[in-house]
Amino acid sequence: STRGRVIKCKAAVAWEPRKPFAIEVIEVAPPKAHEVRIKIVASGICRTDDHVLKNTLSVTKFPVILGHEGAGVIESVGEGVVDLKPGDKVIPLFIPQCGECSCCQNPKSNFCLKSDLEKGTGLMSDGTSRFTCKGKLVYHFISTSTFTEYTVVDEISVAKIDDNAPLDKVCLIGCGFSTGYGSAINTAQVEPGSSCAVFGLGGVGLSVVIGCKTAGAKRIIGIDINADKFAKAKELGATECINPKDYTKPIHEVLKEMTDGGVYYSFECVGHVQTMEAALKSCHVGYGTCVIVGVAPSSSKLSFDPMLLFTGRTCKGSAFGGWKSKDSVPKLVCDYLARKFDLDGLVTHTLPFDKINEGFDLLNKGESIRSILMF
Ligand code: CND
Ligand code: ZN
Ligand code: ZN
Repeated sequence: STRGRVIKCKAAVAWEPRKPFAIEVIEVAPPKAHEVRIKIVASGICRTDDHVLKNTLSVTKFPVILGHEGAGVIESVGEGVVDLKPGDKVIPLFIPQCGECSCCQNPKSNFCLKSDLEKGTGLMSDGTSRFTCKGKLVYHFISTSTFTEYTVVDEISVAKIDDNAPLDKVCLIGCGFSTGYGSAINTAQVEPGSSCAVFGLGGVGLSVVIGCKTAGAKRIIGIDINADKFAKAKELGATECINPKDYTKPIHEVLKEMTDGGVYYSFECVGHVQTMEAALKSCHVGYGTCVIVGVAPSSSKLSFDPMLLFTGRTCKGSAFGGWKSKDSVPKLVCDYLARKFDLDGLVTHTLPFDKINEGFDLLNKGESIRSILMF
């Protein structure tokens, strides 16, 4: 067995920003106390990984192993780990759930102060990395790092899931699906009969569409500058789709006319401040709620007329769809197995792990929704 020993395996290392990934042999140290080592089986490619690669998020250090939408099997556990054992199927959690911090203790929050999302240390909680390559330290990414055959995560950053779960599908519960679906169900709390506008119809936005439909929304308007995304959006529940490029007037004015003054709920799933402002302006003057799901570049600032909120609009953010991660991910996997929602519609490509650069090209060309890398 490999327990207690360093594992040599393949990983996609991002040595520096704006360069393709290099498939390298890396060393993965054994898990320390309260950590687990996971053999990754499948990992989706999310736009956030690409933001980091393009260096628009200042919180990441290079070289780094990216990926935060994976699923795998526990290889070994460190001292003191009681709820996980070798062979368990798991999903790494990019927002941990320590259960003890002020966020974890508050039922209204799903954030965790142990998260590395804001701090961006790229290290385990003891301040060290478990990855090395060619004698150099390689950083972790938001307590997950799934673009590697083996990864190490803290026990608060991993959820045990059902043994029957197909890992090549449920990996999407690690980010894209849960983020979008939960933004509609938990964060906005979309009601039956309401109207919704979803900006950006990638894996996250389409999952918002699924959530709005599940919640019983009457109108679900998809907005994207790539009309190739419309067919799938309609298949998954969008009642109509519009392309801002087809109009001379601003898109929020188009939406206001379509919906008699604005939608109940708008969702920004692109990651641009311009679409964030448009989403806020698109929701109803007196009772609309705008949910910001997209991740904008670190240096950007959102600025808008405060009168937009004065009249009664709400603007809120949603990370990981508002789900308390360790509690909710196993339940979401059970709901998937019980066919309460479908993930297959989100998967457009399946690629062997070493074709990761092809997967990012497909995303950047606007051809894929989710590419699943298989290890
Ligand atoms: P993806 O790139 O697949 O989708 C974005 C879509 O937006 C594409 O279909 C684009 O064509 C479309 N688009 C681009 N510009 C515009 C525009 N001006 N108007 C309308 N549509 C446009 O990305 P994804 O679905 O993987 O991720 C979407 C965002 O969500 C992205 O910013 C990502 O970083 C973020 C995110 C957030 C969270 C969270 O927890 N909140 C988790 N993961 C990803
Ligand atoms: Zn993501
Ligand atoms: Zn916590």
